[in-house]
Amino acid sequence: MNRTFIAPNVFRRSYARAYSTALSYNTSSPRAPLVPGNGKSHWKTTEAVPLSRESFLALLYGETPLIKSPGFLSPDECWKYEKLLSPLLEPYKYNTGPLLRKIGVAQFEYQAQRNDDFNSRTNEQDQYFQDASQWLDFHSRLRTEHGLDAWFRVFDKITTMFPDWDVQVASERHGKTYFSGIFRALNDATHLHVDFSPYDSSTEDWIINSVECQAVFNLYLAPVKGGITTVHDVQWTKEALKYRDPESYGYDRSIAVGARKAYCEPTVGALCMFNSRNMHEVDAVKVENMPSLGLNYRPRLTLSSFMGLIPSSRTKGRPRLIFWS
Ligand SMILES: O=C(O)CCC(=O)C(=O)O
Ligand SMILES: [Fe+2]
Repeated sequence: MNRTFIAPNVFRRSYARAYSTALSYNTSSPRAPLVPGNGKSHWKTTEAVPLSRESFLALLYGETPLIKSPGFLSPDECWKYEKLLSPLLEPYKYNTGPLLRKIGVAQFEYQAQRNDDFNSRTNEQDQYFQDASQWLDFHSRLRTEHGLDAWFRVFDKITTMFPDWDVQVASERHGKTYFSGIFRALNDATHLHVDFSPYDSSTEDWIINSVECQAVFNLYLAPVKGGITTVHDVQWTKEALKYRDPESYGYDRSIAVGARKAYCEPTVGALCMFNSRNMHEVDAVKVENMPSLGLNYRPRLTLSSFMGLIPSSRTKGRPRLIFWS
């Protein structure tokens, strides 16, 4: 099917303003930025590369599609996460696609996803910060009560790579803090989609709208069969809205036909990152009975967070890398 979708009304209203602001940032981050989302390919490879300061910058600026650190956690450590957390997964509070399960809070659950949602916003933002506030000590407790510190290990690794940046969990000026480090199980596939806050959250003023680049880390915690992630060499621009499904967060497949692809297998213990402004999708997982977890399927458990770069032209100080889920 080659269907062209109608752009949501929001573009004609608030997004036009947000987008022109986003493009006016004159970042002084360590390399001259490519024009974000100018529709051209900048990938120099389709293979995964190791994590380093250079590769992380290349990921943010769209020059490399995928970072992979195999063995970031051992299979034994991953199994501890599965035993403790997989039985506790719950469905997303709001989701317009195949079932997504989680522990923690996803800002996505409070976003306008369907076309109609953009015109019927109420208190979603307040609700998000209220719900997120219940989870802010979650990773500290996992560490002290269970010795499970993977979120800190990822955060510390990035912080150490960028001593010249402020690396922080995202928070609003008035002190409201986002939640970073959701555990997710995306077993039933996702729509083809992007995660790019300057558009996704343009319904209200959120600090995450001021990121110039957005990437995601996924730490794969379960050895599932299937569940491969495909990243397409197509970055979101306002033109992509023509392909947006009015009933969900998804985009029509025709937008990625002919584009180069990078594939990420959910290898247990691997830490993977990609630029979430690129169109991407997750395949369904083969169902496997798991009596040892008391479940009739094996959740594709990951620990995940977005990471967005706010340039110094905007912070009026050092570049700021913010984390949120
Ligand atoms: O779990 C994955 O491999 C990717 C899921 C996804 O859509 C994302 O991290 O933005
Ligand atoms: Fe995504």
